[in-house]
Amino acid sequence: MTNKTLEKPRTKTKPKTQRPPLYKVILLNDDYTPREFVVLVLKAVFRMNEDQAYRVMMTAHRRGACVIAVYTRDVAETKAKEGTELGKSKGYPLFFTTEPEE
Ligand code: TYC
Repeated sequence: MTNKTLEKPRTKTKPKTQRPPLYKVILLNDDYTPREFVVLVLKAVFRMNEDQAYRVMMTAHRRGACVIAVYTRDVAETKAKEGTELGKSKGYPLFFTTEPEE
């Protein structure tokens, strides 16, 4: 049997999915914000459960900082600001920062 299929070289390139650059939200330790308040903010702003929030808070407490999550730039900046503002509203120096992911 003859093979009638003509094999054409594949010239179509698969379109690459465009992904926006991601930003880390980082929690910084300080000496004044109560631990329970940090947990509260992590739960409210970053939708963590008690356990996750406690671990992140303790990591920042022990090491000085802890990466919380990665988001698109807008979301990361908004959440960092929300967390920082919540602390400020209670007179605490709680601080969240953002950083581009490598
Ligand atoms: N270090 C604070 C205390 O001892 C608690 C704390 C933990 C504050 C993590 C900020 O990101 C933080 N009360």
